Amino acid sequence: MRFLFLAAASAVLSASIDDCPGYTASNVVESDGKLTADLSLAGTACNIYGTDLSDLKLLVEYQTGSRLHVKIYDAGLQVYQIQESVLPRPPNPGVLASDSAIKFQLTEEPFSFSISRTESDEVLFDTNGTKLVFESQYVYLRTWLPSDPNLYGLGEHSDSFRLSTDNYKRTIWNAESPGIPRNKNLYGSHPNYLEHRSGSGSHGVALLNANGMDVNINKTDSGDQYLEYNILGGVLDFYFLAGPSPTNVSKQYAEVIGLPAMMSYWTFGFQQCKYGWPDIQYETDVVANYSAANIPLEVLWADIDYMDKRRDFTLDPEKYPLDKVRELVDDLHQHGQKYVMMLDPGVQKSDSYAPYSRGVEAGAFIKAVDGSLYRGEQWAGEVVWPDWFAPKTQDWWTDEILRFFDPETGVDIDGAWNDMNEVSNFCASVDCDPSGDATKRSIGADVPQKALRTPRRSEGDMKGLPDRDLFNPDYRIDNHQGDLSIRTLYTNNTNADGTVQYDTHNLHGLMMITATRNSLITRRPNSRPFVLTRSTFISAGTKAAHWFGDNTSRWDDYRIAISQMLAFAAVHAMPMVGSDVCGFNGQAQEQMCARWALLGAFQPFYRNHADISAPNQEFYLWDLVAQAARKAIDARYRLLDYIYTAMYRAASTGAPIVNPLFFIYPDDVGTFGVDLQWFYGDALLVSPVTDDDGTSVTFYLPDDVFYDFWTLQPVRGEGAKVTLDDVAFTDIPVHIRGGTVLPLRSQSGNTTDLVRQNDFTLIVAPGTDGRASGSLYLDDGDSLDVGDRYSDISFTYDGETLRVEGIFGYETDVVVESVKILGGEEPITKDGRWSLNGAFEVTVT
Ligand code: MIG
Repeated sequence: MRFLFLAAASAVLSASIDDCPGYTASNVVESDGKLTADLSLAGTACNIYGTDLSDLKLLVEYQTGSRLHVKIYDAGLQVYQIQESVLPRPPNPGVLASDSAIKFQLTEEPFSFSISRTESDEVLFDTNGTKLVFESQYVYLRTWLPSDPNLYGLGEHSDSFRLSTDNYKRTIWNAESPGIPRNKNLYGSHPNYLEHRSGSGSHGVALLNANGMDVNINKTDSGDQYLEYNILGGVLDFYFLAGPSPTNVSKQYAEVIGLPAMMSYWTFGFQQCKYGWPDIQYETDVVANYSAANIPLEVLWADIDYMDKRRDFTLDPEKYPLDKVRELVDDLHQHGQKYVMMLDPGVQKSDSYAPYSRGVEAGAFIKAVDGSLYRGEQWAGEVVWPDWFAPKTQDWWTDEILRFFDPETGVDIDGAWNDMNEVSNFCASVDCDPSGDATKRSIGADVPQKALRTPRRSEGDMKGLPDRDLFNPDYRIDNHQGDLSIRTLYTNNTNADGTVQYDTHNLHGLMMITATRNSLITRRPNSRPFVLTRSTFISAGTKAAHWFGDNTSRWDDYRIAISQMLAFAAVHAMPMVGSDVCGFNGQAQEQMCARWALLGAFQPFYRNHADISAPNQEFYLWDLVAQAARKAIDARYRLLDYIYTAMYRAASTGAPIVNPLFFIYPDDVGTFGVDLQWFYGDALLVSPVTDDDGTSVTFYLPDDVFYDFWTLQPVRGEGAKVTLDDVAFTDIPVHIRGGTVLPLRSQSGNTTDLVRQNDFTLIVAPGTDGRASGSLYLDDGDSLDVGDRYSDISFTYDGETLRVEGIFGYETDVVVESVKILGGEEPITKDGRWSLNGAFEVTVT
């Protein structure tokens, strides 16, 4: 009877996955550092949201002493696996199971497994008592967890940094997300998490899967805590990371997915953008206004306003004439400033538009199922989108970039901004006719683009199972846009390599920034490319910076910017991130914008940006905000080498550029839930005022010695909350953590170029044991490959003598002109001129 009912109404049936048979493991083969098994369906297929696959394979690899790879995939190798060209898997050096910090334990019947720490047997991940479901359009796996675990990650989201564990759903599916709605899927997909436990530390669970999913975190009726994956396809490709420190997990994750891209020194300068600046003259005035207001401006941005009819690689002849744009860019460059322009993925479909015609010739665009170009609607009207899998797309894209951004004849940009790459399509439904009015006109279900077709498939190519419903799979993820194809590309589109958008949707942004980055390298082979992206996927940090999209000018979005920064920088290996300072949508209020100017100065990527419908919010427009910005930028620029050093650590080791409090104090339970404070780098605790229009802040100060960054006075933290009252709107509480040495430029400058010419002051902040250490990385700030022309200098202070030693490959005239030892009422200062081209010592008594 059940089957009859299923056949009649499978979509509405609330059948339970408990009815599914699970799998049985057999043919278990164990060799050094490796285990394989066959998994076969253990009973009658439940076909709950598709067709159960009868034969699976299990692969377990002890890859390093702290990394275990567990993969469950179809024996026929048809199920989609993320292309190696998009996400290269890490090498497998291989270790003996006995040399691994974590171990895999198999239960054969029903198939399940656990991951635990080798030494303590502490269980980290455990599917025992649950049944794996592996269907054509639904993959389900549940792990038990300790009650109310400390979980972080599973981005992109705008929820608390430490995830809710009670009836909480994290949907992961890249989507245009105006207003960054809470508890929803946003622009990027990062299905990895970090779990931290009091006493035993952190571990990481990275799932390399690109399909849409809901991750549910909840308790059973009997109170058992679990986390479960409900995925629309793909394979279970897990990397378990042993930690045990949170920082170790970050590093181990970066080892799996790739180290973050090193950013140029200038990208840490202050940047101003606005959607809706009327013309190039206005932009020129913005630069002049910043200068007149004495607020350093490093980078000016151009949104789609510069384009002719909103088309990439064109200039509006009236508002942005080429000679005027070139004049501005020249002027910026002469003053050490930079210019970044937007490039959208939607390419206007028009035979009179050369980038389109050349793209057609190159076969660079995505095709609909009937073989015609797949059309949608974007800023430029009817558009097509690049098929990043097609063999000539990269060359076509590079060629367009070289033509338009030619330094001699075009616009000599310093970076590119990739927007709308989720991909966003204004077509509101699958019935849209992009050549008409996409939002209103419907031409019914017979649109040729929409027709279902089963792409041809062969065994073993991992390009996706045939015969799937690529529009409306029976399992419905909680995509806030609705069905999978709403406001994006139809999920039945086939890519040039034969895979379908249903499986590769989440990769579009990553592939666009990869292509853009490659093009920028071709254009300026010796400079680090700068790309800012809205859409991200696993490993996007190896290519680009990310801003959190269209937030709103309100206090809650100011607060959530902190959580988003922590998640990306510490859990998703994307260091160069930040929110639109002062908020994108809506009207920025003076006091909020002043606070945000200060908050933004302590996030890695620092850009003020607002929507076309929002009033202008450049910092100089209010006295209070201008004052706050001057103070914020002055501090940020004096700290620039300190954060640049943290950037270098991120790019060379995977250590986070900003740190959640528990990364520094992993044994202090008081830190685990903190998401309104953070460490900028690993030495500066930032504790902004976060109440709406408030002037006091109650924040957590760990049991350690700190020093007020602004006054240098010592403050003893007691592992408790402290309250500061009367914090002016031009102030932000910042504390130096005891035990650290901060390399500060003695003075700020109008541009980062000028900052780089100033001498250093070393601030020595002794810890409770009277000691301190720190480091400084120096290079030319921009070379893609610095070779051995870099310095990596360590500072160690033993209570008497500061030792400065390390690698001194970057020759510089800049010196250390002052050493300040904190601790007393007044710091002890010793002045001198110590060269940074070699080791030295300073004894201060
Ligand atoms: O539909 O280019 O998130 O930063 O200003 C809006 C215009 C398109 C969205 C981006 C925003 C940008 C805007 N874009």
